[in-house]
Amino acid sequence: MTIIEQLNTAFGIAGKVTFAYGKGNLVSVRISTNNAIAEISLHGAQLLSYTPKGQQDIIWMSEKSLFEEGKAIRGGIPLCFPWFGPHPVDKAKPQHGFARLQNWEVKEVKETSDEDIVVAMTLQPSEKSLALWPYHFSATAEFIIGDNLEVKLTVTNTGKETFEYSDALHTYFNISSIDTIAIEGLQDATYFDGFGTELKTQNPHLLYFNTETNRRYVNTTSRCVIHDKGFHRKISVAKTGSKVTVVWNPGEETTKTIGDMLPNGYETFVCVEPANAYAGIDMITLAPGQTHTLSTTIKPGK
Ligand code: TA6
Repeated sequence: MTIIEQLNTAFGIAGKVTFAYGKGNLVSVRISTNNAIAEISLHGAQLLSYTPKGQQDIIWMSEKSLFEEGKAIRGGIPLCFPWFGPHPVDKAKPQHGFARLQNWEVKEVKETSDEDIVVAMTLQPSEKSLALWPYHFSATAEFIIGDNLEVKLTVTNTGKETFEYSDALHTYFNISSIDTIAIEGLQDATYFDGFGTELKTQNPHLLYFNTETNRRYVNTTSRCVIHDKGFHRKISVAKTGSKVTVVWNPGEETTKTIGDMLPNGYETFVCVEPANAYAGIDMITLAPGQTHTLSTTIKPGK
């Protein structure tokens, strides 16, 4: 049996859940419910698409993204773990950790009583991961696909030493235009601008974009709403287990330096990322046997 046949035999649900080769021959799972369709790549356990019935995709994917083993996919929901951003001491280590660069294993697929589909994938330490981060862990990514999208990243310390990590659900939202959208939910929150060290406070109720934006809001647990008049929708982004929210759009100039994005790519996405942590603040500490879950619930609405 091929890998695809094995996965379909073990986890497929007729007419609802199918495994197939996707772009670059990376294996993905396609989900179809009464309320939405979605695709999740086993590479990085990365959600590539989530389209509620009758709507545009909620999730943005770069037309120039690579789809290659060991390379980051540009778009969707990259899972950043066990560090977010550059490695705190060794810049040669991969940005945003190794979780998005490895193949995850499918653990469970099931249908709930509400006819939502749940897909769970796991990542365990490997020679590669131990060389980059010498700790024993078990990570599970769980996706609940229905009229809302829920994504959970759960990490357990399976080793004998306490470890610290940071993580993020680096969600690329598909928007009509960066010039007209606004984000609600971060008024009075404090943030680091770019990679700066000075803490600033957001005074306005709504965040608009007219230039490159890379804000790391600390100590915030609040829900954000993306107001998108062009697509006539509001996307609610709630979170748990997260004290940092990152908002990123690279703007015109920085986009020119990003090889896997079209020059105008920045116009149609915004990243709103439930995360822990920035510059060593709000790191997650797990003693042996302890577990932490970072989760988001994304609700499309009018
Ligand atoms: O979340 C924002 C950010 O950390 C930016 O600084 C930017 O570099 C972005 O992530 C994308 O990172 P990547 O490694 O995927 O190019």
